[in-house]
Amino acid sequence: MFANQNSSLASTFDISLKKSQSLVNYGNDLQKFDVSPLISSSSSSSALSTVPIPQSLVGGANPNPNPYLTSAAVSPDFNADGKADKLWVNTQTGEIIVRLMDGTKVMEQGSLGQFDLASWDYNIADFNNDGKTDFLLRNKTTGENNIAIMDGTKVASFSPLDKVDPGWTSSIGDFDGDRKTDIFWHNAQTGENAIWQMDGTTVVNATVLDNTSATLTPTIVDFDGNGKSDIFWRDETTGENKVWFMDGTQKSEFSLQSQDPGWSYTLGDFNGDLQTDILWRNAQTGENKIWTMNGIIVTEGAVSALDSSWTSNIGDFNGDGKTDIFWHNQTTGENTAWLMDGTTVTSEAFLPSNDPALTPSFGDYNADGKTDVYWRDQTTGADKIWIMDGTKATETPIAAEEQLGPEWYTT
Ligand SMILES: [Ca+2]
Ligand SMILES: [Ca+2]
Ligand SMILES: [Ca+2]
Ligand SMILES: [Ca+2]
Repeated sequence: MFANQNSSLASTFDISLKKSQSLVNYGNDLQKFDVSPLISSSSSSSALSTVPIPQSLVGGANPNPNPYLTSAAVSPDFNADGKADKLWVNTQTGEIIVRLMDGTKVMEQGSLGQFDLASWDYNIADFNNDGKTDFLLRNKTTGENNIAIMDGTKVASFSPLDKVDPGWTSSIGDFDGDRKTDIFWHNAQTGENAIWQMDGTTVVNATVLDNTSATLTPTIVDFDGNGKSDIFWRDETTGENKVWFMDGTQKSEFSLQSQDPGWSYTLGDFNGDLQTDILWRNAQTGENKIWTMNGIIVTEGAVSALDSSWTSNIGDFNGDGKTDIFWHNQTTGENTAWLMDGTTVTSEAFLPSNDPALTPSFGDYNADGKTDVYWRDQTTGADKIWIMDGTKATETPIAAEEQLGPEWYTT
């Protein structure tokens, strides 16, 4: 199956190289990295972003009631079947591949080509709101930016955007609530900020926002749950926190309570009201607490402490739309999951332990609305998946012929 897939991709790429040279003048860029696999040969692809999206596709194929965890802009799903897919990067060759998942099986895989990983970075996104994950590819050295609109394992279209100086970092959000990904730009050296409101691969508005103190770090959230992204600002030195509520490029700024620099945070939606919440963790003391947000109204609740060998990840393991917390002990290999209802832990799972060397990543691979756990064995490649059902985990190994060697990394 893979052999067929690869050979059809290979012939696609041969055609696409010729096409790309006539469609877009890349100049010297072609010498810097092999861009040809990123351009699809599909003749209809260039029109893709302007085709109205059928209403039936909006909302996605995953039954989880909370799009926060399953949106294709947040969790990779390249074919819009509601099943999370896997992205892999080969740290030796720079190749990036996409694997479409069906539960614990790999349905199909395709290559995006090879990249100089020291320069190229990516964000996942959904620029055209077709429920299929896309990429913003950015070269941190040259400032080049490209959008790859994905259709399964194929690149439906590949569009260069304007360059942005290397000092700037991109984040994705949806600031006007049209469900098409926009780009937030922040310059950590100067504190400058800007938003590109996007319609597919077109920059509709490029707007410079107010400068912030260069010590503030932005994170994209939606604290008021209106479907328009907001910006959470934290100063890791002073502990200062504030928020910009966004409506397109209009902002309203509010201060939030400071949390001293010992606290780090993970975002979730623990009460399922579609307003981003915050899990605060103090790695020194092991303390944990949750802020459920309602605009700027913060409800704080302490939850149990866990020592610094535990790391937190979020998912929704019982599929009720309320984000749960998965704890992995990097020293002992122990695991537990907390099923959450706001700031209350409604049940605690005693999950199997496994080799502490294994690294978990998260997605709903079988589209039952419940987040599953992918365990990567970086040494042997003998990965396994835990299909989750609340506090129960059913383990299935990745088939031997689908295992990837130690040079491959996944997120
Ligand atoms: Ca999928
Ligand atoms: Ca898309
Ligand atoms: Ca849940
Ligand atoms: Ca699942």
